[in-house]
This record gives sequence, C-alpha cells and structure tokens, in this order.
Amino acid sequence: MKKNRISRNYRIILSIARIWVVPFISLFFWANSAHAQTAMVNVQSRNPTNLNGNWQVIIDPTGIGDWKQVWQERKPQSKTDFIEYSFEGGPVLKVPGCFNSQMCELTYFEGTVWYKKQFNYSISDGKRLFLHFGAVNYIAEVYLNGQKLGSHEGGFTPFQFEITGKIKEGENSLVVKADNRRVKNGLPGTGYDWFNYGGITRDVELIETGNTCIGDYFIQLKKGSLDTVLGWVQLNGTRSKQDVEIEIPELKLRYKTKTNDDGLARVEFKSESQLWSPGNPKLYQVTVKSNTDFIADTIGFRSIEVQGNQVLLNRKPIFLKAVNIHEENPYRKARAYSTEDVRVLLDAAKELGCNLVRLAHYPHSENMVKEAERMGLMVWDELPVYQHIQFSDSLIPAKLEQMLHEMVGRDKNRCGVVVWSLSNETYPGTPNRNEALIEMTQKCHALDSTRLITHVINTQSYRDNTFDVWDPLYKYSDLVTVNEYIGWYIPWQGKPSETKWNIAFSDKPVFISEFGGEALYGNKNVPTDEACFWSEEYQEQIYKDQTEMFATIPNLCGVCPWLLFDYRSLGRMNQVYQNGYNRKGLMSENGEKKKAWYIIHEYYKKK
Ligand code: GCB
Repeated sequence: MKKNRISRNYRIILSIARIWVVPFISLFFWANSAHAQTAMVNVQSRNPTNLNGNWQVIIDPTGIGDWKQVWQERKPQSKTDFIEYSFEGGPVLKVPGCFNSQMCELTYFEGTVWYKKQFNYSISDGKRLFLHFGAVNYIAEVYLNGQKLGSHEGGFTPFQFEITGKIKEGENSLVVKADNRRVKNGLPGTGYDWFNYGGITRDVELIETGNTCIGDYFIQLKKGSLDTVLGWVQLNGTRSKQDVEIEIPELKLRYKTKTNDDGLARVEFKSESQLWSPGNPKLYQVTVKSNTDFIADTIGFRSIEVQGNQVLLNRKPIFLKAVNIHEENPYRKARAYSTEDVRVLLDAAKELGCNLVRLAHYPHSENMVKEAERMGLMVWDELPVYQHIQFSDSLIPAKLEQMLHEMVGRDKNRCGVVVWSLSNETYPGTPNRNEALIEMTQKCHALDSTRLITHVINTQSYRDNTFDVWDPLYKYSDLVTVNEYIGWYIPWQGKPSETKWNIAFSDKPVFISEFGGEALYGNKNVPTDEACFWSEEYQEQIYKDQTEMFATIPNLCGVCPWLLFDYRSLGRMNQVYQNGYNRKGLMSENGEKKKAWYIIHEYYKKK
C-alpha cells in the first residue's frame, strides 16, 4: 500500500518535473539562439558579479540606431571616416532603474534607449558564465562585443544568456537595446492604467557556475500536506548522474537522492517544520548539494488550499485581508525596485492590517516577493494579461506560455506566494480568450499544483441591487474573483446591506479583488456628495457602503481595495484633481492617509 503510494507520487513528480525540465533543458541549451533562455533560479545565492551602476546611453526616439548598428561601436578607420553615433560624451543612467525618473527628457518617453556597459572579466578555467537580467521593459536586444546574444520580450520577468566562450579575457562591452513602446500583441497590450516605466529596471548580473550546475529545484510542501516535502532537483550540464543532498540544518534534516540520466532527481521527505504563516513567517536555511554544485536558499513551508467554500492556510480557514499594490515608489515617482522601495509599500500594507498583497498587474521584483514573505505577507503573483489582449494573434500563445514559465519559475520556492493570477479583466467576447486562458490554467496546474490559481474577472452584471456572477472562466479558477466598483463607476441600486448575489459557481470562495473610488487628499470646501469633486468624504462613503455590502456576499474569503497609494497613470487627465494620477489610493502619493484608509483599517481589525 505504502509502496504503491510512493510509486504513484514518484510518477506524479516525474511528470510534473518533465513539464519543467523538457522546456528548461531545451531553452537552457538553445545556444546561439535569437531568444533569451529561461533564467536560473535564486541567482542571488550564486555570488553574482553585478553589472549595476552607471551605464552610458543613447536615446533613440526614431529607432535609427538599428540601421546605424550602434552595437558595433565603430571607430573611424581613416581621416575621412566619420561615425554618427557614440556612447562617449552622452548621458549616463543608473541600472537598475527606470529611465523615466532619471532624466526629465525621458519622463514620458516610450521608445528605444541604447545602454552600454564596459566591464572587465576573467572567467575561471572550466567554468560557465551566464548573463542574467532581472527585467527589462519591454523588449530587450542584447549584444556582447558587437555580437547579438538574443532578445527577450516581456517587461517584468527574468531572462539570461549563456556567454561561456563569448566573454573575452579582460575588457568587454555589453550593449542593450531597451524598447518600452507598447506592442499591440504584447502582454500587456497597448492600453493599461499604470505608468509605462522603461529601461533596465532590475539587476544585471554575471553568474559563474561549474560545468554541471544545479539548474533548478522545487522544494515546497506537497499539496494539502503539513509535513511532506515533495519536489525535484534538476542539474544542468553534462554530468547528469549525481548524488544530491538536501539539508535543513535547523531541523537536523539531511535527505539524499540521485539524479537520473536526464539530471533530474525526485525529492520527497518528511519534515517536522514550523509552518509559515502571517503570524509566524518562519523560514529555514535550506541547502541543495550535488557532486559538482551547491546552492543555499531560504525556504518556508505552508499549505494553501481551497476546501469547499473556504480558503485554508495550514488547514485553517483564513480571511484574506488584502490590498492592491503597483510597483511604484510614490515618493521617488519611479518603478519600485530596491529593498528600501519595496519596504515603503509593504510597511504601508502591514500598517493597514493586511495579510496579503496583490502585486498588480505583473510580476513585481524578487525583492518585493522575498521581503513580503519575510514580513509575513502572503503574495498574489499576477501575469500582465490585462484587459484587451489579442488572444487570437498567432504569437500570443507562445508569449503567454513563456511568461507563465518565467513567473512560476522564479517564484515557485517562495512559500509566501499563495496565488498565481493568470489574467485581469479579460472579456469572454474576445476571440479565443476562453480557450487561451483555459489552456493557461491547465499549464499552470501542471507547473505547480500546490498554489491557488485564479483569473480576475469583471464581467458580472449588477441590476436591481443584484449581482449576477457568471463568467465561464470561474469554472477553472480556485476563487471566484470579482472586480467591482459600485459607488464609483456604477451607482448603488439599493441599500448596500440588501445586495443580492447570484453566483454561478456558488460552491467556491468569493474574493473581491478590486473596489474603491477616487479622492484627492486634503481636498476641502467642495461638495462631498458628488463624485466629480474628488472629495475624501465621497470615497469614504464608498468604503462604508462596500464594507456593509461585504456582509451580504456568500462565501466571502477576502477583499482587496484598489489600492494602497495614489499612482501615476497618464490616462487620468482631470487636471484639477487627478493630474496624471489614479487617485483611488487609500493614501496619497505623499503617504497621507485618506479618510477611507481608516474604514478599511477598522474592517481588517475586526476580521
Ligand atoms: C480596474 C483595473 C485596474 C484599474 C482600476 C481603475 O478594474 O483592474 O487596473 O486601474 O480598475 O482605477 O479603474
């Protein structure tokens, strides 16, 4: 019986691993390809050499740099020769960092900036070298010493190139074309309600490994279990058959396994660990050792599941006290990146009384996810599959799959992450939307079956004070996730406390993933009962009504105000009250608390 169970688990784990490993290996060894490789995990613990700091740039609004081939960095060969570009003598930008916040000429720029970094490197004998980017928004083309390494599309996930054999001893020159123009068949597409921060927004690093390294691993509790770790370790390189050892010193736990011919080892062991939770965000030092490599991580153990109409964390029902966050440091008016940046946002979420942050609407930096996990905040990771995506475009399926791999690949060992959110506000009438997103859901399950998977929906109708919640995607979602802006975009049609609900998937937990309204902090002497004066009182009333209405929702498992801070969004053009800001924040961009903040704070205290 026990043996059968073990061999069943073994089969499951191998099939899960295959889903990771086959694309992983093929992408990893896709040498000389035009595409970037899927990034390795946990680069910080690999003692990387970072290429952050000052980079020289050429700003290229017309896109002519491609034609001039600026990556060649040509120098005049004769007295009559002249070259119409140079990095020398031009501006310098900091990496990581969005370019918009660094030069006023670039504030609203959507186009190409060419970045150049000169660096010295000497690769050790027999080693491999990888060039890793945390994120470049939106399309990156990368050249090393005049030779194209490849390109990457997608502004919020990591990618890498193997540059063993391409790096020169001594001085090297790296040129990156970062183009943040909106792309019709991109993810997101051309319309979105946040600021389009461009450039090399996260770390750039060189990672040296042995010939065969630990390429990837998955170490988390088995779905529903509180004491069984189930996962795998994948080697990358030619010495595929090796011993693998996982150690958790604090638990005095040492587990040994072996890789197969494909360099894949299954992992399954019992562990009597303290469970991670918002009240006790316990993390353990975990080391993974093979014969040729060693890597350390900080991993926590918890279970998250839906049972009936409840969400259970570590088998206990939990109410998700959430808040939406954009990855913007309001004080710097820039893409949030550093630990200091993310602390601004996460400390504010904590102070509000949250136990979960919805990282809208794209994968935020690893710093954000790790810091949230350390602070005891559950994390909702989301793909930038936002509103009007061209699901019937022939290139979209590959882009969706790649981004899914990149997000889940990076964060799958973060126990703080409890939800993979695969889309936000897409519409059933968009051709191929249902098919594409159902397929994505299945693919996500195959990559990681331990977390909740959801789609964020706003297709419900609200008439006669009654919500009809019906979207076909809910069938494939662990949560019935509803964005509703009653009291702002849609007026109330009855008493909030008498709201009725018809929910097609009434057996599932319901999560209100967005609600709210706009207010300008400190806006005095204006009528408080009219939306178009952006008063704090008007927003406060929406929150009072909403919290009353929440009591009418069957199976409510959590709520998530839109959102924590006012944030930049150029479509918000009321120049008296908005001035390029979405003002639905519970706090202003200067950190002042609006009246509505106190309503949610109280609500969360009672929950
Ligand atoms: C939504 C979107 C969010 C917007 C928000 C708003 O439904 O999901 O990205 O910013 O509404 O403020 O209108």
